[in-house]
Amino acid sequence: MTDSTSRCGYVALVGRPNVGKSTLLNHILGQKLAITSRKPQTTRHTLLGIKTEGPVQAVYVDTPGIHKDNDKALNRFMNRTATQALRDVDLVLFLVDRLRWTDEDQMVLERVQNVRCPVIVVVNKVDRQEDKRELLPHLEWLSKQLPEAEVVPVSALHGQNLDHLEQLIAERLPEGEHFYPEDQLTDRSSRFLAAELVREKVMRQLGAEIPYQVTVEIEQFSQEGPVLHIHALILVEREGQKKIIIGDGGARMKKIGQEARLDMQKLFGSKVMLNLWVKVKRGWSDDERALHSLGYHF
Ligand code: GDP
Ligand code: K
Ligand code: MG
Repeated sequence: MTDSTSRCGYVALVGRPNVGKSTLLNHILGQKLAITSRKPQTTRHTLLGIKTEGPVQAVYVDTPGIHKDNDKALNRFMNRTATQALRDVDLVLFLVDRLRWTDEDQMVLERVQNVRCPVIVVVNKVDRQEDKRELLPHLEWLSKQLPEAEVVPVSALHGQNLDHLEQLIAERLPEGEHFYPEDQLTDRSSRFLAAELVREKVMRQLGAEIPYQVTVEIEQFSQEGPVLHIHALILVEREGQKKIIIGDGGARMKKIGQEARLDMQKLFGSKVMLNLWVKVKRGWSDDERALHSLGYHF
């Protein structure tokens, strides 16, 4: 866009777990703000990522993926959060994987077909597609499902076609004053972001089952001179999970701590001293009151 009209709006990132919503947000912001991993349900909370470029401010809303299991309180919380984000936004980015289409994509599609605002279908992970021509039937099929929507193939991980995507986003934002100061990156506190970075490392370190039973609380977050002191408590459901997280002679904990600390230093632009503990808190993921006290607000 070449004009200087001030534009601002909320842009929801929706799609089933693991399509790359958080990866896309991080790439667009040029900062690692949202945590990502190969595991579904890495993102549990809605997070705003704000990008201001000249007259255009896009306020991205990263959501937990909409998924099928509604059995536990934590899962219900995540589905509700993702669905709410579809209301009251100015633009929806509907993320899908190249070629693969699942029941969960279908569920999200049906919700997206009912929104009133403009939609862009973002077909992600095309870096994995050797022969781009094979994409065409899928792109056409998607166009038919959402006739008003633009369909854009991208690679969130490698930044392919994201300039074009951002251009399309800017053109679809409503005219108006900016909601946030130019240098604001997110609505979340540094404490929240620190807890999420620890949780990301735990998610990435562990096997299939346990990660969904882990949450992180920040007990101390204080700047002392040039050093940020952060104490984080990792909560698990069972004694066995605690042992797994600690690892042989504390090896896994050490790795989690080192990786989280490096990310924190980049994000906060400060030297970080990080202390980690693991504690068993039985039943936290299926107890609405426990969830509330841990910051999962319904
Ligand atoms: P979300 O659950 O939708 O937020 O998905 P994430 O952003 O956490 O990404 C899930 C997984 O897909 C991670 O392992 C990412 O590295 C990977 N991923 C995301 N975007 C791309 C992409 O464009 N290409 C490839 N090859 N992998 C991607
Ligand atoms: K994920
Ligand atoms: Mg995510």
